[in-house]
Amino acid sequence: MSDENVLFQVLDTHLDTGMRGIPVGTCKTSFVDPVDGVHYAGYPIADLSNVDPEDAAFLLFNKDMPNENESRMWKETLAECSEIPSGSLDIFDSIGIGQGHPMDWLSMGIMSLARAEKENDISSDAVNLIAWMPELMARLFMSRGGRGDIVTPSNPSLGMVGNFVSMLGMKGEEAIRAERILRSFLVLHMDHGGGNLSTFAGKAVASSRSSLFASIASAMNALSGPLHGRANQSCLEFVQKVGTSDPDEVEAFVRGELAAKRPIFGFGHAVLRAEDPRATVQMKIGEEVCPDDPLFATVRTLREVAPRVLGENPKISNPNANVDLVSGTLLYNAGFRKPEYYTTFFGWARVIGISAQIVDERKSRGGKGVPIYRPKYLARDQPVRRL
Ligand code: AMX
Repeated sequence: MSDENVLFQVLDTHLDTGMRGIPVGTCKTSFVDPVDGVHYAGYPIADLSNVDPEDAAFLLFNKDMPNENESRMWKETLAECSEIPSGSLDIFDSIGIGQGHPMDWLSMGIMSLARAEKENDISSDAVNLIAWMPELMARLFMSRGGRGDIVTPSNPSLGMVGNFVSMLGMKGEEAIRAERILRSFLVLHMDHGGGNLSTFAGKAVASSRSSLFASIASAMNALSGPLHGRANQSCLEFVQKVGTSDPDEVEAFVRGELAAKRPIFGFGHAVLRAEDPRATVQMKIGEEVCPDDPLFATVRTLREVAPRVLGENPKISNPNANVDLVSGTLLYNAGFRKPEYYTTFFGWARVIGISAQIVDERKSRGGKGVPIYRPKYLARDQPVRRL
């Protein structure tokens, strides 16, 4: 047997398993510890949950927290670059109010910005896209009639989240609460190692030297799947379906769902083996901003009851809460009442981390960039035939 075939035999158990656990590259922005969760450039995510989203973005690109001066200059750069290229998002006016999923709009919106691509300057494209995201998101919400149609002009000096909230016309207490929730949401969701599907898909497309915009739009399309980013939409719908915070009733509901072979949303993870620290952080934010909210009360009880019930099944590697248990309930309390929009916030955050990883890959090999991705698929059930 040739060496190659011996190798393939060894690897055979990994075939058609979604490349689980097969190392394929290096990641400089973040790593995921099975117990302590994601770390951005070495910092545990829980330590970063209250930093400015702009500073977290700086960290992912520069692998160090900015000092005061660097933070101010980076925020000024983002503000200076924030004007959307004229006409780019007009596509939103022609799709039709409420038609299609908001994630499709996000991807199309990002593609429509590709006309402003800089030649051979992917780092500038990344900065520009990050700077354009608050207005892109606000235009997406406004054009679809997602949250209402009040939009005040962009004011980038308010910061990326403050500007978005202001463009939607939120004011006073409502704006303060939305900003509190969205700022931490963005920081917590920016990056999660190199191998999650949207990040991997974005980097794979970028490896062909496609534009940053085409690569990130592809990443958003990957994120839109119900097994990936769209789980945060399903999680809120699940919490709404539970409809009680009584521990006995919640336990009966969980057992009923399991008996019907339906997933208990907000629990379990492919890599983590403890409660996701992002869920722990978000529980604390919930206790701070919406302790008496009935949905949050359901989440609180689910967090107590579900791990015990799921833990009875030895097949389930991690019965604990994941990031999506709480995020939807917080977004709901931030004033965003339509769960189908929740993955776009996830997408907004990931634009930052995935762009940072794409820039890193383009700079690798002394500036040559990673080679075009080309994993091997083994031919099966295809004997050579003749017509
Ligand atoms: N409810 C019901 N069954 C579950 C479960 C849950 N919360 N978590 C795991 N299981 C089942 C799996 O479906 C699998 O069953 P199978 O052997 O019949 O296929 C078995 O337990 C073993 O699964 P695992 O190795 O522990 O996890 P996994 O890597 O296969 O799946 C995940 C991980 C997240 C898809 C799964 O835990 C799940 O479906 N959770 C509920 C949905 C959810 O909350 N998704 C959001 C995930 C967070 C994120 O990544 N964004």
